[in-house]
Amino acid sequence: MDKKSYEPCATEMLSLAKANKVETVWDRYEQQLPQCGFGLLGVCCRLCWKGPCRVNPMGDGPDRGVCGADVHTIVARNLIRGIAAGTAAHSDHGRHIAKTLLEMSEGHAPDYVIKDQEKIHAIAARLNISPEGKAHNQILREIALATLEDFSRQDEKIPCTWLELTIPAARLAKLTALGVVPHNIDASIADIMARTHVGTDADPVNLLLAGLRGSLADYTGMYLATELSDALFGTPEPVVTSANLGVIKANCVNIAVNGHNPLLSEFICDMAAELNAEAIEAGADGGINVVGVCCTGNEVLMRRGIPLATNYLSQELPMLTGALDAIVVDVQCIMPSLGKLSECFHTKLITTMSSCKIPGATHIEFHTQTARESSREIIRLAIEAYNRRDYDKVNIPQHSNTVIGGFSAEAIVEALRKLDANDPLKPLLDNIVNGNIQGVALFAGCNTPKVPQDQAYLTIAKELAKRNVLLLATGCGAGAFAKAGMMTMEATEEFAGDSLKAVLRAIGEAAGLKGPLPLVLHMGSCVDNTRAVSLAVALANKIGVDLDQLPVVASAPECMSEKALSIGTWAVSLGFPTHLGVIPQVLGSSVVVDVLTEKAKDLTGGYFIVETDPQAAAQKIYTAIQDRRQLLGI
Ligand code: SF4
Ligand code: WCC
Ligand code: FE2
Repeated sequence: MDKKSYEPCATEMLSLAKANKVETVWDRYEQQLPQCGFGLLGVCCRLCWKGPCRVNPMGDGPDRGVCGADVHTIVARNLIRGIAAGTAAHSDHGRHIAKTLLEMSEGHAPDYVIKDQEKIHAIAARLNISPEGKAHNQILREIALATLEDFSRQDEKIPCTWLELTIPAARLAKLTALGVVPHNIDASIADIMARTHVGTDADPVNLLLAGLRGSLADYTGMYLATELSDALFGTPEPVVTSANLGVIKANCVNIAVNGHNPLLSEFICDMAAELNAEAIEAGADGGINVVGVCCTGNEVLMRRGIPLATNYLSQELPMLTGALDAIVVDVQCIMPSLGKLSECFHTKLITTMSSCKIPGATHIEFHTQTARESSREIIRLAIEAYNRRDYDKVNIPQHSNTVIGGFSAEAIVEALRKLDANDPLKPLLDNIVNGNIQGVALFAGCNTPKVPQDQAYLTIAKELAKRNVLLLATGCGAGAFAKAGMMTMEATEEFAGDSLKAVLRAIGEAAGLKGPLPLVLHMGSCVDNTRAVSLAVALANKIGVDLDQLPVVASAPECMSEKALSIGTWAVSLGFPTHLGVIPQVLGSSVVVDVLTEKAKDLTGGYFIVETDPQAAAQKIYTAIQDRRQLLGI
């Protein structure tokens, strides 16, 4: 690999790391090479202590594990356990938000307020909760309880509410016929764990169907997490900010927020403003500067315009600037290496959740009851750390790009409303039908040192933009585009095909942006992928088709996490062609591969496209869009 990362500051920072003998994720990846071929194919089973067993799919060696499980059973079991973990991660985040709403309604989370009343009313209406004659807290309570029922319902015939109410009727009917509609998020996770216990489900197709159900539980947990977070902290609106390590400021107390859950980071931002004078008093004349990393970064970027330092893979680099005074983490996608790394710098690593402690970190346990108090304590620790900053180690790359973010589905509809006040989706739909916009691609997923960081995102996006595909992004994909300056009007001018450019200009100018919409629309963190679905569902419902008929595709060019796996699987369950740019650990089973890439087409309409070469991937994604257009007759 000639270049490790396409992040604009990475090359500089990685040579600095090398010079100072600081180890990064790329070094550790190299130390792991060559990685185990059995693991890469998904054919190693460690489910019981008669194993580990491994089957060589080339027919060389035993063809079954000690218990008699064959390669298809083993691969399918491993795969759906990953889906269960991804679902657990997302939905636990959702549960945390829903429980906060319940606590608020009972007066037990005094620091929280509902910032978006309109959204709370929209949610109540969606959940068939009548506000008539009810106090505000009563409405919150009913919303929280109705939502939490998706984690507790025992009647298997009743679908999860947040799934049932957010997908087209035809899709629900299709999924019901397949028997993959979850009635309870936690039960779907438990079901996967139970059926993959030694000596239970051995049928790969039956196992994969349980995986589809688990993935739809993941969708449910994500959907409710985003909706309730918007109600609590505000539905994102277009906002201008910046990205790259240059957002770290030498004259400020710099605090990075990393992880996923906005419950704490929102207060860190508030408290940073409140305690700004203390930072100035400590000598930081710029005051407190909060920057984002990974998806907590995306959350506060979307709602507050907090600048983004970087995305997942390069989360070690902000500390290398020597000017990061604290990094506050919550849950998910936080590298354990930050603990050891923080020993080499003055940076205070602060863990905050009981489920995520890291050796080497200071733990300040966050509770919703005392959100402000914990935030205050954290900020004061950062100011203290600032006083210990070693100026010989300060080296901040002077590079940052503009980012226009904040494109919730509501914000996109609002922009379209400027073109057609009565029927805002019409202009978008008309332009898809007439081909000015060929289709829509959602970029999601992670980074991995297996491929040059961000490169595949940028290559595929530029190829598709040229061919007039509308681009959306979330999670670390959004981070990649933010850092590369692709979420700007200039990028639209430079990379969009003529007809796409004209549409983005018309919308942007009507919305008062004095220029086109950015080339890639930032829709939020990875839990917010459902925002893109809500837009697709609105389009599908408007023309009366199911989701598998729309020219809408998903792409995860650099995926690595179990969450990305569960997201990719629900994208397929919902009917979308879904590209993976990293080979999933399933190739050992021809049955599993066939179901995921071919048979799924008959079952759900969606399917996985696995293509590691970015140019070829762009072509395949574009072809999938053209296939859909042809079937629709447009
Ligand atoms: Fe081996 Fe079967 Fe145990 Fe897996 S479950 S480790 S294949 S004996
Ligand atoms: Ni979502 Fe992937 Fe980023 Fe983590 S934050 S690294 S799952 S895309
Ligand atoms: Fe994320």
